Amino acid sequence: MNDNKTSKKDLFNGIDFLDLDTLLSDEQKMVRQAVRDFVKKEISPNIEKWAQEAYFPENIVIKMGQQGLFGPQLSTTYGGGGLDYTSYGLMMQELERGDSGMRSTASVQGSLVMYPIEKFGTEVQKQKYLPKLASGEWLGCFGLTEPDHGSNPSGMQSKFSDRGDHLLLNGSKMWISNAPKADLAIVWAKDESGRIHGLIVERGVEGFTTPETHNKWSLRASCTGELVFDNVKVPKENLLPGKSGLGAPLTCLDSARFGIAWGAIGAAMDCYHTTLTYAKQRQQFGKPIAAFQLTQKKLSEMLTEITKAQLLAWRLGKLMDEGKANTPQISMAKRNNVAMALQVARECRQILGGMGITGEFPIMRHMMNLESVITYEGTHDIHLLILGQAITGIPSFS
Ligand code: TGC
Ligand code: FAD
Repeated sequence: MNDNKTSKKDLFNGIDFLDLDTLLSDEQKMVRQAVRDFVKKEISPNIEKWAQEAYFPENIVIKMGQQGLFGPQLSTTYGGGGLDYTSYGLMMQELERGDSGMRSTASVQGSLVMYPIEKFGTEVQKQKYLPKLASGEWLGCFGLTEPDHGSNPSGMQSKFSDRGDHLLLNGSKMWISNAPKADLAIVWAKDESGRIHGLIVERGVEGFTTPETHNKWSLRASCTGELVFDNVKVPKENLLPGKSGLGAPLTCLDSARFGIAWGAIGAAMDCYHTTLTYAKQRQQFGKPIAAFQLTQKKLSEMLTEITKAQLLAWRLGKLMDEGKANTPQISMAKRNNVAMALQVARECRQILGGMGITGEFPIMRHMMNLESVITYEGTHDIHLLILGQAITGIPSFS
């Protein structure tokens, strides 16, 4: 083994301690490189400023669309990328090396907006919306969470009734990524019998507003808001007919949670690389802090955890491609990899000392972002309980 070669490769390309690249196809590596280059050019030079200013750069949406970041795993018929799930994961990893908020934009658009339209929508809906969403001409959002129903979406109160020539929608959603800028929302609401359905609600319709959520310390370069429906008339043809019940939104979440399991590795990689470089340069007591055993312990443990997370994500990608992955497996990967990334970010912040809290380095931004990532798409504990149910056969949610 050539140590110099390994460390150089690590620094510029990514962490690959177990030579996992040999498990990837040339196409997968090419796709990864393309997003890595995109992030270096379009995101990394600006992200600290965007995050400090709590600014969502709307023009990044069209650029992401051009880069194929929206629905890379979906069918090419309507503008998706036609790629495998591992490629999708690698793309999310590279994007989140840049910023979790940027990855959120892609996760929501691809897995939570385009995915339900492609899987549950009519041919007319697919043709009308998917090409515009894939290209980034339109931005979408996904409304499941409500003020009083987060971890338990089955209790949602948003509802609609059949008024002959239209559906009348009332209710509200909270914590919705992209909401303030979105052109359309996929909204989950109950019909008169209490059954959950997905509706496509376009911006501009009377009674529909999207107030922005301010004062976030996390995902500051991503915009978050509410969806408020006050007697909104939704055309009947905007109902997603292909699947109803809570299983419909949860199916979308499986796809998005898979992307997060990969994305979190990217955030951890960026923290690790930044810290390794810093620790080799920063001198205390007459030597680089990388020379201290306690720093080496932290770095060694981080590398080990990142490598384990990579293996988990890679195996899950294979299962997804074979159509064999199940929800508890996805929960294990999302839960483990996000917690791993958050722990790495916290350790890295310590190694950088005071500098770790500044915007000169990406660590604190990643760390704060990951506090949202560990909460959204099912909290750390909800995923633990999904695993608990799979192990014991006994649901413990209620
Ligand atoms: P439960 O009784 O277990 O299930 C209800 C029905 O759904 C089926 N099901 C699934 N179907 C497909 N995929 C899955 N992952 C599924 N999980 C369950 C289930 O078989 C059942 O079907 P049926 O036919 O028998 O009716 O439901 P429950 O009410 O007990 O809840 C289970 C629980 C707690 C696991 C679930 O509610 C949950 O996952 N809660 C977490 C909520 C969550 O993740 N919210 C995310 C909101 S979106 C978001 O955060 C986006 S952030 C985006 C970004 O910025 O990146
Ligand atoms: P709660 O459900 O109130 O949970 C609070 C605490 O109680 C958690 O620690 C939880 O684990 C614990 N808890 C709850 N139930 C149990 C139980 N049965 N057993 C043990 N512990 C339990 N939602 C969307 O629909 N679309 C979006 O685009 C979206 N984007 C988001 C963006 C951001 C920045 C954030 C922060 C959230 C976003 N969410 C979105 C909402 C997110 O999915 C919810 O915050 C999450 O599901 C948790 O719901 P909650 O915040 O209401 O917490």
